[in-house]
Amino acid sequence: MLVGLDLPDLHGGLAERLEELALLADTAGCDTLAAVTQARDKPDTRAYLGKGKIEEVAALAEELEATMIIVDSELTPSQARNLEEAVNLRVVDRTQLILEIFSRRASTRLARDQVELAQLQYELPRFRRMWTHLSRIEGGARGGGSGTARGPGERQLEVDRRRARERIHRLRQRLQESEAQKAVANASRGSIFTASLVGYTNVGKSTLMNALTGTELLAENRLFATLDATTRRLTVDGQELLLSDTVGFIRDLPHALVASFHATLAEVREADLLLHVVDIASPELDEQIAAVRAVLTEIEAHEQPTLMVFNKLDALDPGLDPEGIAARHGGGLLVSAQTGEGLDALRAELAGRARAEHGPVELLIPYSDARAAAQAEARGQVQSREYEDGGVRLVVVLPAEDRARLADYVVQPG
Ligand SMILES: Nc1nc2c(ncn2[C@@H]2O[C@H](COP(=O)(O)OP(=O)(O)OP(=O)(O)O)[C@@H](O)[C@H]2O)c(=O)[nH]1
Ligand SMILES: [Mg+2]
Repeated sequence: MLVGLDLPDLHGGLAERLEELALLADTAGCDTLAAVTQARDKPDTRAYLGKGKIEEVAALAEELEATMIIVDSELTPSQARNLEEAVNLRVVDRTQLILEIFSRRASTRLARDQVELAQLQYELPRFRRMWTHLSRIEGGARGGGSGTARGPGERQLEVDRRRARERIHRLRQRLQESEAQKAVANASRGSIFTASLVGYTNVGKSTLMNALTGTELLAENRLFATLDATTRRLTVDGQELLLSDTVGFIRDLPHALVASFHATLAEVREADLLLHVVDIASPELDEQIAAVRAVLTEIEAHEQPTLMVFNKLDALDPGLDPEGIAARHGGGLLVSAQTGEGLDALRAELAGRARAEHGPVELLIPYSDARAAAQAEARGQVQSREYEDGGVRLVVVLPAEDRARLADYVVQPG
């Protein structure tokens, strides 16, 4: 059973949120029997719901034979415990549900480590369920089971807590190592222009990636189909660039997840261009754009150059004006990853931007600045070199940071 509160500061309408929650529940393998809602100024501090509502939920749950309550917010550890005791059913909050989906879908070691770290951090203060969680990791068995019914003794709890802290420490170390390795790999990409697909979950990022690069990444009508970052080389109009696809965002994405996906999201932070993909046909377009921008801010990628890509043009109601919708959101390209419409324009735009930022530049470096000349030679790919009276004239492809440092010597074309 789903439970949602209509609160004044909610992100999005309650009906749409519950629809999304049901989709999340479905992705996690649950069948939704009913949704109970209530308008409140704020959640009950003790048990999230008031006494009357708890009775209603408990009675309905019994009638429908529900086995779990899923709450559309993040619960404090004590709210979760009190609500669980009051309804005598397992209570899962939205964050735990998302974490559970991530943990089931994670397929690479990096993704698994990141999800496990987020889960442990979230579960640690919720010690009652700690025990089930750890036993699941170690036994490899599916979770489930009531956290309250199998409450372990205090001593066991202390042991579990200590083991969890040790595990968190290990995971953090491992993730730091992965990030360091990734940084080395990224640096060796040198001066290739990199664009990164970002956007709400299920808007068609992977489909677009497949259409542009001819890859066959998993794309399906589910939330969080992609959990990793995949990068592919793409050549358009003779211009090489890298395109990467990564995990989709959702409103109120758990902070623990955002923090532990630091390594995966490095692609986004370091991209030369973000392609913010949206589903133009979604009735929740505004809300989804706002949610994506909030996550980008959280990972400090909100100041990256961004191009809006309005996808699923084919699915838009023919009575609606796509240009108008795009214009209302700052403009961008209209495409359909499914039919291929607009993809040539997107390719041309990418090639143009890559060329402008990563094409060769012409430098005239005076002999007095031997260091600058050495830097250009060492860090760039020199295409031509001529020694003139005024200095050495180089045509060179340079990494962005060197281009900035050598900006004084760039010969303006024309
Ligand atoms: N009608 C239509 N459907 C599309 C289009 N692009 C993608 N889809 C469908 O949208 C669904 C989600 O596509 P994905 O490519 O998996 O979306 P994603 O953004 O990568 O999703 P996550 O990885 O879950 O964040 C799939 O069922 C696609 O077939 C499009 O242009 N038009
Ligand atoms: Mg995807």
